[in-house]
Amino acid sequence: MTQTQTPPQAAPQYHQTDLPAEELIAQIDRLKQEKNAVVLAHNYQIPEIQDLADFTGDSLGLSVEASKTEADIIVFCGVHFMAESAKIMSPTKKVLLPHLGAGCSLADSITPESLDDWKQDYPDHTVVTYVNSTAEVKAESYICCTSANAVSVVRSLDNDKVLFTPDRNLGRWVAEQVPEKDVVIYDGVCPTHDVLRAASVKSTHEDYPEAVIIAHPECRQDVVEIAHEVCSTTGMLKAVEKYPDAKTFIIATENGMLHQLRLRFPHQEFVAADGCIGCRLHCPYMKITALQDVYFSLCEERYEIKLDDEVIAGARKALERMMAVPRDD
Ligand code: CIZ
Repeated sequence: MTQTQTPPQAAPQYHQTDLPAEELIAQIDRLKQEKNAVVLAHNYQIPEIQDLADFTGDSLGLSVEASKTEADIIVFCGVHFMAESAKIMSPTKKVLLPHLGAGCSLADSITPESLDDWKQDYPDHTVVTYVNSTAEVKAESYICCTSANAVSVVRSLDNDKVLFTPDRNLGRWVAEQVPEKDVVIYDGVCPTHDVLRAASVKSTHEDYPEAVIIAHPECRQDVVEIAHEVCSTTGMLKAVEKYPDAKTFIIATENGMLHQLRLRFPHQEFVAADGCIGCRLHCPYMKITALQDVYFSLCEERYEIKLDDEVIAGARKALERMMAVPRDD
């Protein structure tokens, strides 16, 4: 029997350039002006990209900032679902993701089909979806949440029965704080956060016994339990301000955050919680985008995020419901 094979999909061609970093940055600046573009960098991006961006921050904050600009083009240096959020918030702007390899294991752990199956098992529950999810999954959800406002979002619901998706660590943390609700939690995780164990954090703390521990709620329960503060990346910037006399902070989130903290608080010290200079707290998807990808993205206006109008409308409704609930951070 002859076997038929599906021809492989044409792989995206990633160009290479020998231009030095300073020249790439100068070219990116020139292209930004010429094309009326704005560059966004998530807190987990490589330092060089955070430094050249017009805005740095969390995925939703960046999408909101970009929607307020007059830019024609948004270059989102982050991962795919984040660029989708920017498109949902700015449907008439051209949104570009510089590297197509910038995916997200957590977002990919739930598909519209798996969400549908799950909803059938819990027909009376209201779906709350963390923004780390695809646009299609957001569109199938009643309301979105960020790690900053998840507790308020769940608390704000009229329904006491909640399906929380996709992050089980964030879901557990929320459920603990809203015991009056029956929160059923999906089984997804961010592998970068989930790999961290309290034993590693404690051993780092032994080296810096006076340090304040700040953990992201995507971390496991044992880590969150020994943290002094549990918050989103934006919340971490505010949390540090609460400890003006603290010299050292131990940070339990993706290591890109250390750059932003060191920039904003140059007189305080920030160390990675894994005791190995952030080598475990390293998201390969967040770090895949290099300066040259931003340059080629602007040159060739690639890779454009395209979403169906129906998906944009559904996802926007879920995001707008969330934005009507005040943030906690
Ligand atoms: O949504 C975001 O930006 C992420 C991934 C985390 C955070 O806390 O900012």
